[in-house]
Amino acid sequence: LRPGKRVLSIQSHVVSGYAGNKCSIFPLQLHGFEVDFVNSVQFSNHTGYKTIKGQRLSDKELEALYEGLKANEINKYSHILTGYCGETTFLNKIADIVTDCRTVNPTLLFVCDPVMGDNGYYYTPRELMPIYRDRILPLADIITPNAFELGELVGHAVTNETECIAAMDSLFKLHPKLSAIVVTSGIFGASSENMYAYASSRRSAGSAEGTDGIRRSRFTIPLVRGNFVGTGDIFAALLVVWLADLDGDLAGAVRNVIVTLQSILRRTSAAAYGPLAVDEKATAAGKELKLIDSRYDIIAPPTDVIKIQQ
Ligand code: ATP
Ligand code: PLP
Ligand code: PXL
Repeated sequence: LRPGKRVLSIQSHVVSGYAGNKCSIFPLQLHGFEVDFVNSVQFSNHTGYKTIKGQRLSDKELEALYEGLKANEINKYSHILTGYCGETTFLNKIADIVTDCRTVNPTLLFVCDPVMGDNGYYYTPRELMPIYRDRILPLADIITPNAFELGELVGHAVTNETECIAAMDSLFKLHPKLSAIVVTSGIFGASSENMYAYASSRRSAGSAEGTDGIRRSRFTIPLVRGNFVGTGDIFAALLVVWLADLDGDLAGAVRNVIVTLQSILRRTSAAAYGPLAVDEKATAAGKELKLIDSRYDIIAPPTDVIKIQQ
């Protein structure tokens, strides 16, 4: 086990299939991270199915679990990772926990996927947005919004590269602690074959890299047939892995993450759509990510097979 690599992951649990913690824990563990996970919900399956049953953890229940960790002095984490969160009280409690964990480990990295929605609409309560903007962003080291979420956080639409870079730059100006932003999806070029991801990092406020201390990269991602659930969650988990392994090289880390996701999605898409006639739709169960079958590509991204233009 890697010394000092201990992640607290607060995300959804689904009994069947892959979303939230079911997407994050396995990749982290494969890479030798100790993972303490809190299941913010326990659902039968993700929300892409016709029926969903299960329970939500309340902010009070989250607080009780954290109090137990704290009382036993086992709340020492190198990273806190958070994703989909359905309630404002729960999100506020996450902010309290991050703040408290930093009193134990001041160098703790808080990696937050500010999940709110996509393609112009919210699938979470809109009231979460000001909490992400005003409470979570000032605490975060690394965020992985999609273009819609980035736009909501800065208060203007992000639909192209220029708007995306301006929005990322404005967040760096506002938040001195923020060291990396990865815009994971939502920006498309003229061709329908690709999508783009953007990564921006800075060493520290006012460092001498470039003129403004910010390093920016664009990644061209070949689109795989289908839309899948859980890819954003795998993205954030593997980002934690590769940033640690590549000693903070954000562009290198994002490249490895995208290559592994391509491999997972090509395998998933082939299984989901391969057996179908051209006019048939894949089912939610048929599109569940082939995470376990992709274990070797999670451990070692096949960068020699899958090329990502940068
Ligand atoms: P979140 O809502 O969790 O912030 P997101 O909406 O940005 O995340 P996704 O759209 O799931 O996340 O994309 C995350 C990554 O998954 C992308 O950067 C890309 O690498 C990969 N990905 C997702 N869907 C596809 C697809 N159809 N083809 C190719 N890559 C994909
Ligand atoms: N759709 C719904 C209804 C969701 O609740 C979520 C949760 O995050 C997503 C999509 C996002 O999935 P992903 O992280 O794969 O983008
Ligand atoms: O992948 C994000 C996610 C998290 N949690 C639950 C979900 C989803 C996506 O659908 O349904 C419960």
